[in-house]
Amino acid sequence: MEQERMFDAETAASLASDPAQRVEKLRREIEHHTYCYYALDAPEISDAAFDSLMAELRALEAAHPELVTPSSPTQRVGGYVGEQFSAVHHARRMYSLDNAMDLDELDAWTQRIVEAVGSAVEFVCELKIDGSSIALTYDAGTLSKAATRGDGVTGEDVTVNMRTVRDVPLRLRDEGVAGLSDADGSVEVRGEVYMPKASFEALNAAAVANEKAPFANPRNAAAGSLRQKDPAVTKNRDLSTFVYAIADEASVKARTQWELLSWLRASGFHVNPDVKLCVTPADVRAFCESVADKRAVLPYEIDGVVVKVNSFATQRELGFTAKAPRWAIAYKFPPEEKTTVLRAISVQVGRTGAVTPVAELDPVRVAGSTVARATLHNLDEVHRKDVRVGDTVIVRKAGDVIPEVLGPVLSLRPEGAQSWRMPESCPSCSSPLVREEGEAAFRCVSMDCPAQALERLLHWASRGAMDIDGMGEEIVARLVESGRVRDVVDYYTLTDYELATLDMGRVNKEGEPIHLGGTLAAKLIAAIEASKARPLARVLFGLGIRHVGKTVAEQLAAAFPRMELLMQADEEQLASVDGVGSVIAQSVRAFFSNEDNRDVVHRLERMGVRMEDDAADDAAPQTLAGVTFVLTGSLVESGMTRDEAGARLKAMGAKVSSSVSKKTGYVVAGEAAGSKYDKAVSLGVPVLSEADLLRLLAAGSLEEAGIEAPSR
Ligand code: 3BA
Repeated sequence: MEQERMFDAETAASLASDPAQRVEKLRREIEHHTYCYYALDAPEISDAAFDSLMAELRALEAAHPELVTPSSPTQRVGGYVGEQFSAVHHARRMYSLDNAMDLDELDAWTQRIVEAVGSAVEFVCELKIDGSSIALTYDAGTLSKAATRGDGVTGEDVTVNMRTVRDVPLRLRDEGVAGLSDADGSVEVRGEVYMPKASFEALNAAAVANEKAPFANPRNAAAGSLRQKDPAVTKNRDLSTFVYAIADEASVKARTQWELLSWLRASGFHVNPDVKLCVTPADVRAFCESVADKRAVLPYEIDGVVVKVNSFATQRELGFTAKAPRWAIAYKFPPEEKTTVLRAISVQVGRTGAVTPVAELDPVRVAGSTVARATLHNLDEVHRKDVRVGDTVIVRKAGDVIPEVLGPVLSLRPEGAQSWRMPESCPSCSSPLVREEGEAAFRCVSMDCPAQALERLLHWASRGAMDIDGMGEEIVARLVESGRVRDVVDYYTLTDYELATLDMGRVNKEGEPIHLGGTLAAKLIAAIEASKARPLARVLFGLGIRHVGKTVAEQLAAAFPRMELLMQADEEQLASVDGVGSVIAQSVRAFFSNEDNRDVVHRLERMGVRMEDDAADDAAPQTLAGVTFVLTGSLVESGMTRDEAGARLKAMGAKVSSSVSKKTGYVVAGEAAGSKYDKAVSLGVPVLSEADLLRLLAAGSLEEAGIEAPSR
């Protein structure tokens, strides 16, 4: 048996005649074995031998702290991420992928590319790893930053956590540095961080044993593990990576995706071995078909195949749409279907009183997550599908999509199974359910139905609304049941003491009732307090006005930056807001015409909830007031979406419209601008390029950007 070498600082120091040299040698050796183990899956030495090398390095570094560097293998866990992760702006946007939902769509895409390019096209096929996207920046060969994709423009800084992922090199191998265009420059590689299926199962088993909520699927487990506040937790989570892209191809000497994958491999990254270089659309199709069969035996989840044009030069020719490269596509596996038994149909009361039938199923794993419930939408849907309690039903889940009950397997229907009927009264408050003319939904129209109140309260506290961290289903349910919280205003009257002593309705092993406790109570109070300062759009969304989703709330808040203005606006004023039609305008008007709703808003305001945006204080000078812009084509240089660019123009006082007329001041034409560009030319409306736009945004006024003032 291998004898483990023991090191203390003294012995290590005395062993090394030139500690700096020895430290460097050890690091190279350790990096080599980490690479063999994690990236190549082919260890060359035993775990014990590896541990011994690490022990020696640690001891030497302890004796010579001046030799410790951030990229040393001993430095994978260090620091602590604060309450929140700081934002990282992606200098090069992280695009998304367009989808081909079946092989025919895929064929159509490859054919189109071949026709568009004209000459022979090569494609690279890669497995589509079902993980969480990550960007890793190396400065002069050393890992300096790791960021999540976020919305593609802004991600989160997860550097300390990604450093704990063992197949992420802390510095590039010499072969990789040699392939850089500038060895001292910076390079950003991109890939996927994922959790192997087996580790996911083990993690969930442990979670269940500790009475914690399991993760829905490996992708969520990976994303959740990456966003841990304590990197030591991430380190214990068995995350891995596959790397497949680079932010800027100019930073490496590679000229094709295939060469890039070689470079990534040589640099020390984990690159998926199941890649194929294809020269015909038929080859691409065959690869996708072969992968579908392999899917079940792979140790990690994949949800399709990514097909990319090989040549970087051809990629540049094809360019990008607003959201995705034209030179790549994701072929998504067909949705998975399983059968299970429909145990019951329950009804759920939403925050507007709409009552929804829900299928209660024997839990079954479909497409990477366990399905136990699925909405049946409404009574008509239940009858159309003719699903009955006791039926064996087919359940489908396509990727991220919500699980769906397709229908019964009639041959397995138990004798005497009854067609389902909507209950006559609300399961929560027992008031009679009503169905309005022409509406699919049955509604509970009671003004004080606890189920509706619960949903409204949860919605107010939810992430997209006031984001009261920790105010989840269980706590809100207890607050409602105890009668302590009836409407959202009551959140703001809760005391530390009341929350700490809140009876959770459960008992511990000794049979004593469980209370929420002081620690959680203090956190909740802080979260409630923090919610008072949310932007107006979130308050509006949180109120749960029918037809007012997040986007509409943002539009309304931009047009009426104070609640009072919005409450006084008439239907016509409301309908003049971009994205607000007559249905929404009516709904907003009706909401604020209601005395109780107005009262809630005023009471919230008295509690200190902000009812205005401070746009007036730090607004940019309104140099574009009265000027109308129309944006068309995609903004490839900056990677901004048209909405983002429009928002920035609006912040300078401009109006942004979707159609070109004589009144249009300027048309901004990005790549692949079409009919709007033509119309601008024919009407004599000045056309700005993306470069002009960027200059204007940076300069702050037309004059300073050197753009001639509009003639209208
Ligand atoms: N290749 C995901 N995007 C991918 C670089 C492009 C791309 C992906 C990919 C845009 C996978 C979108 C998010 C993103 C890095 C942008 C892959 C996979 N290629 N093999 C063409 O395995 N899931 N995802 N990630 N940049």
